[in-house]
Amino acid sequence: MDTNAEKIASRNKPELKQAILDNLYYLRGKSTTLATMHDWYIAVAYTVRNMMMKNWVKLLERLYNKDLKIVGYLSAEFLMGPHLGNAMINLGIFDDIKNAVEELDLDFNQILQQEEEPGLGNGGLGRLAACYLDSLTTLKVPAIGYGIRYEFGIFDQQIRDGWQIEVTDKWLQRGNPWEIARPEICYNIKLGGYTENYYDAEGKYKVNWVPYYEVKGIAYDTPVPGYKNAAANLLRLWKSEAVESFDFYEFNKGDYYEAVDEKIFSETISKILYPNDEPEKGKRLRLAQQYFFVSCSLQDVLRLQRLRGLNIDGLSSSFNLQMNDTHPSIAVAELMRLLIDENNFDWDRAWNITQSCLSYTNHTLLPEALEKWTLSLFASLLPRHLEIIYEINNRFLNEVKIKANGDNQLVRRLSIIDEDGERYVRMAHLACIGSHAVNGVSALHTELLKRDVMHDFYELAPEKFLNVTNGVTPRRWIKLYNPKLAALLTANIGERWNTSLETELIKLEKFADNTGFREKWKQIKHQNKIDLAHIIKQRTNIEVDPNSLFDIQVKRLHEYKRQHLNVLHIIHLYNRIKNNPSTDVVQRTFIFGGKAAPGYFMAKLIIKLINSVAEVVNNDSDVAGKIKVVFFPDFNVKNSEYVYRAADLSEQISTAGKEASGTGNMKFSMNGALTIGTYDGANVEIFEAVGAENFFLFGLKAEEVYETTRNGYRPYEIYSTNQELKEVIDLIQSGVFSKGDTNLFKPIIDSLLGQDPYLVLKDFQSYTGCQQKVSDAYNDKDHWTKMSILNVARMGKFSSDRSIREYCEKIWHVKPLE
Ligand code: NBG
Repeated sequence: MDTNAEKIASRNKPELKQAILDNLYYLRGKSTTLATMHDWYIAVAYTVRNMMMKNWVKLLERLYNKDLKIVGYLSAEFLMGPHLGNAMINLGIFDDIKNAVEELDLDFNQILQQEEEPGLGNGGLGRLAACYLDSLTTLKVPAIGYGIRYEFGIFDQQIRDGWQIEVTDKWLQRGNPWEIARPEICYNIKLGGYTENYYDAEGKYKVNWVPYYEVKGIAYDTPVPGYKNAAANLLRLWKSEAVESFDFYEFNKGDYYEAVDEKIFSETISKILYPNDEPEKGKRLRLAQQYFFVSCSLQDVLRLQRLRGLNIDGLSSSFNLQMNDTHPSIAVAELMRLLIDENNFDWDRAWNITQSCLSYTNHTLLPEALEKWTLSLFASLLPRHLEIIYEINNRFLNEVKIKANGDNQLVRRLSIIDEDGERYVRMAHLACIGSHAVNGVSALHTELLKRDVMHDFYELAPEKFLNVTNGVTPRRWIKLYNPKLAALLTANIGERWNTSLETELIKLEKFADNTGFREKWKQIKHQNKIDLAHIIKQRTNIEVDPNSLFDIQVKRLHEYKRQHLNVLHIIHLYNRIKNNPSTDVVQRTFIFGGKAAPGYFMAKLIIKLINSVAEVVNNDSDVAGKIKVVFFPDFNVKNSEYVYRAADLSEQISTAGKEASGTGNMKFSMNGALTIGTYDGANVEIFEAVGAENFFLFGLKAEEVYETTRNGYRPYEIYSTNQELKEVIDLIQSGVFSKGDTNLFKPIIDSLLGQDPYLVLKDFQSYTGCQQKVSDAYNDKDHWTKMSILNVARMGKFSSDRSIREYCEKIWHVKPLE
C-alpha cells in the first residue's frame, strides 16, 4: 500500500492541497479558520519535507554500504538560508506547491516569508559550507555536514539613530520543521579535569583522562536535497545537554542547585554562535564548542565505521573529513585520542589514519583571524589533547630539525606552540601538520598562503598545498533568487545550466548582440530593481529611483573590505555637486548592507558614518535626483534574495591580498551586475573570466600593497597633496555629517590619516577615477547591457559544482554514487 508521502509525491494537485490541509489539522491542530500564516507555512513545509523522505531514508540506508566513501564536512558554521523555497526548487515541485498554495487562497510569497532565517553562520564561510552541501548532493556524493545546532544564530541587526543594535536571533522559537531530533544518536563529551598514566597488563603506556565534567551531544538531522536527482544528504548538527537532567547523587546530598547549575552550563555549549572579527582571547566557551562538535562528529564517524562492519584501520577509505577553517582543527588531536586511548591503537598507526582522513581549508590570511589558544586555557579544558599536541609537535619538530640544519628560527616558526611572549597553541599549524591536503580558496589566496602565512610548511611539503577556488550554487543564487532571469536563460539555452553551468552559460554569448534579447535582459533587471526599491521603502522609508544606477556593497563590515572607501567616493560626488550644481553625474543609488561584529568598534562606526551620510545626502535638495544612499538593515541570506539580482554595480573593493576569495562577488556577477573591484581574492579569476573590458579594475595589486607598506607608507602626505581627497576628509571632520559634532568620526579620520592600515587613501584616486569610467559606461545603456550579458555568460566556472568536483578529485578521492 502507498504511504501518504508517496501518494503526495505523485504530485497530483488536489492531493497536494489535501496534504497541506491534513498537516494543518493533524500537526498543527488547526482548521483553516483558526490557522495563522505561520501555521500554514508549517503545514506546507511538512508537505515538502514528506516528499523528500523517500530519498532521504534511502540515503540513510546507504550510509551502511561498505563500499561508499563518505565526505564528512566539519564546519562550525552552516548558513543554509531558508529551506522551503530551495527544497521546492531542488525537488522540482516549485510550481506544483505554489499552485496548490494559491488554490487554498493563500499568498505564496507570504508563506515563504514566514520562515525564519537559520542563521548558523557569520557570512561567506558558513554560506560556502551550505553551497557545498547543495553541490555534493546534486553531484550524488555521499556526505554528512557536521556542525553545531546553535540555539541562537547570528544576531538580527536593527538600526537605531544610525547605529547598529544587536537583537538575539530566536530562530527556534516557533519550531523548526526541517530537523529531526535523534536522541538515540548521542555521545558523551568530557571537559576539564586531569590525566593519569599507567601501564596496562601488556606493559603498554596508557593515559586515562579524568574529566571535571561531562556533557552530552544529541544529533539533529536536516535533509539536504539534491537538484532533481532523487538524492539527499545529511546535515547533522549537535545540541548539548546535561548528561543526566538531575544528578541524583548531588540531589540526594541535598545539593539540588549545584546539579541544576551543571545542567545549565551543559546547555550553554551550543547556545550561541560567536560573531567573528573579534579577539578570541579568553573565549573558553568557544574552544569548548569546537571540541564539543568535533568530538561528537568523530565518535559518530567511528560508530558508522563499525556499523558498516569495517575496521578502523581502513577509515580513510571510508571517510574524508574536511576541516572548514581551523574551527574544527582540534579534530587532529581528538582523532588521535579516540584511536589511542579508546581504541588501543599505537601512535604510528593512529597518526597514519588521522593524517589520511583529514584535510584542511584555510579561509583567511589576516593574522588576527588565525586562531590560537593559550596553553593555560587548553590545559584547563582539554588536558589530554594538550599532551597529544605536545607529542605531535615533538615528533614533527624532530623531523624538521634534521632538515633545518641548525636553523632554530625555522624550527620556532614551524612549531605548533607559539613561544613568543605568552605561549599559544597555533591551530593552523596543528591543522596543517595533521592533514594530507591543505587548500586555499582562490588562486591568489593559495599563492599568498604558500608565499607568506604557511611558507615554511609549503617548503617542507609542497605537494600538500592545493587550490580550490570557491563557488556558489546556481540553484539558490540564480534559479530561486532570480526567477525571471532563470526563465530567460532556460528559454534561450535550455535548462542544463542548472547543473552544468560551465559548459552551458557560455552559450549566452551569442545573444549579447541581439537587440531583442538585450531588451528582455534590461527589463528583467529593471523589474528586479523596482522590487528592491519597494522593499527598501518598506524597511527604511527611503524612496529610491529604479532608473538610477544601483551601486551595491553587501558583506560583513570590516575595515579590510573598505566600505569607508565607498563612502569617501559618495562624499566626493556629493561635494562635486554641491560645488557645482550643474555637474553632470549619472544618477546613482548607493546601497549598503552587512553586520558588524558587536565588539568591533570601527566597523560599527562605519555603519554610523554610512547612515549619517545617507541622512544628509538624501535630504539635500541640491543633490535630489542625483544621488541617494541606503543602509539596508539586517542583511542575511533571506534578505539577499532582493539584493544581488537588482544590482547594476557590485562593489568588491578590499585591499589587495586581504580577501581570501569572496563569494558575493560571484553572486552579483552571475546575476548580471558588473564589478568594480581590486585585484584580490577570486576577483582576479572573475576578471580573467569575464575579460578586462567587462570589469572595472582599480587599485594597488597585492605586490604593490606590500611594497607600499614596506617602504613606510605615509597617508597624511596623500591627504595633503590630493585636493579632492582633502575636501572629502575635511567635510567629515567639519561635522557636516554629524550635526556639528567634530568628534564622532574622529577615530575613522585618525586611522586614515595616521596608519591607514588598509590603504584607503592610497587607492582613493584610482577608485574615483574608475567610478567615473563606470558612470561613462552606464550612459551607454545598450553597451552596458551587453557587458552584463557577457558577465553572466562567462561566470560558469564559479558554480560550486565545479569546486566540489575539484575537491572530489584532488583531495577527497571520492566518486559520485552509481
Ligand atoms: C572567509 C573569507 C572570504 C571567503 C570565505 C569563504 C572567513 C574566515 N573567511 O573571502 O574572508 O570567501 O571565507 O571561503 O570567514
